[in-house]
Amino acid sequence: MVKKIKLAILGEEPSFPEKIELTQPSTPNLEELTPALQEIIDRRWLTNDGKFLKSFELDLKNYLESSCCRVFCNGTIALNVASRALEFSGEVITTPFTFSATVHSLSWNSLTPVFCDIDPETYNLDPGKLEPLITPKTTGILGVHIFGNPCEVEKIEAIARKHNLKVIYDAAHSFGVKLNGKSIAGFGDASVFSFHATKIFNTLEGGCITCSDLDLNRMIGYLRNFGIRRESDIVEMGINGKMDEFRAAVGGINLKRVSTSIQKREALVMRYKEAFKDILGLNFQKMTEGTSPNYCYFTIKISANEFGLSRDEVYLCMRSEGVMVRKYFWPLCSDFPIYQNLPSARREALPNAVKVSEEILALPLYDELTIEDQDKIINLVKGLCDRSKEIKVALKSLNVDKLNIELVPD
Ligand code: T4K
Repeated sequence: MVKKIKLAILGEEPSFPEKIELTQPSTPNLEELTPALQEIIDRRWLTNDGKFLKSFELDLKNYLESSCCRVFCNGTIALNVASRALEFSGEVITTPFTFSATVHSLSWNSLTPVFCDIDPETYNLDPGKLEPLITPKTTGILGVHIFGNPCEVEKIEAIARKHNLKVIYDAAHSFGVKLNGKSIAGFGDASVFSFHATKIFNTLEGGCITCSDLDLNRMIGYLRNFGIRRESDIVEMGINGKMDEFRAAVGGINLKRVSTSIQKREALVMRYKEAFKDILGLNFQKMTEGTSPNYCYFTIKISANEFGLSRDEVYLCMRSEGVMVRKYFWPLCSDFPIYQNLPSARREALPNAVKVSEEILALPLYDELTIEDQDKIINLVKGLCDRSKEIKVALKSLNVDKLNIELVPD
């Protein structure tokens, strides 16, 4: 007889008394970083287009195979600047299944987000549902390559051309991804990346905008630096989106490790997929054909009827084991109190997004995740189905709201 797995939710020992994070940042090698920091200190040039920023920007441009690249202090400010540089106005169509920053960047520019439903398998904007949302006020489309999965760029851009709309891709998750051999940075009018600590490539905080239009790139440069063209010539209502020298130095060093990170993560993702491939009710994101992925996240979509437990029940079980799984991305942006009254936010109009956000669960994935820990996580997920009846009884008798609050960090 197969031995049942011990479960903390049933009062047994947790698998990870020292919790295991969803992700852990790659950190720069101190031997390389220390001389760079020393040089910055000696030069007394800490920010504002310094030597390290310039060299990092050049390295990025080459890595991302983009003719123009401007580095920012974070991805959110970069998104804000991209919308403004492309002169978005009125309404912009976007996805509700994303991190809040995508949609907030539109509102911060006094634009109205118009939510479009997603494809139930790729989790990206469904191009087939875009056109009915276009009105005389629509000026752009803000697509997100969610979890590094490229949008259907050809279809989206054909629609944009037909209706004279601009396209920005939120490529926060897509650093290093290629589509049919072409860098993901090369699609749309502009692409925006995040270099946050939780990303496959990080500068602690940071981001960039890539584009191919030199005039647009110049405008992005003004907007990043208070709108300053020359000392006495302030041409735009800019913001401070600059990255400092310390972070640029971290970026230059971490960039050398991205391909190793991708390889390590690929091996881990393959192990997850192999382990879960025959488990009823566990589904994987369908990658767009022609994608060379970066394996930035690993998610499972849990069908409660088949698996025996819902996503929320699995979440509670895993959290009580000390595994810091995340419901990326729930709630949907269209369900946030600030957006839920928009006409496009009606849940009936977004059935796929609603379903995916209620079934999705991100599992731990990072370069240094050990095989032993991954095996423990895999065995836990598999072990949950064997004990689903006991778990349901236990959860009924627990105050789940209280448990949920205790398991979610402040
Ligand atoms: N567009 C999209 C589609 C995005 O996903 C994001 C950001 C943006 C735009 C905006 O880009 P940025 O302005 O951030 O550059 C995190 C990140 O803060 C955020 O960057 C990211 N997306 C989002 C998906 O995730 P939280 O609040 O979920 O992160 P947190 O603090 O809960 O950390 C996640 C896990 O990482 C935990 O297990 C803890 C671990 N962790 C985190 C940090 C910061 C570490 O181990 N070490 C660390 O230093 O938002």
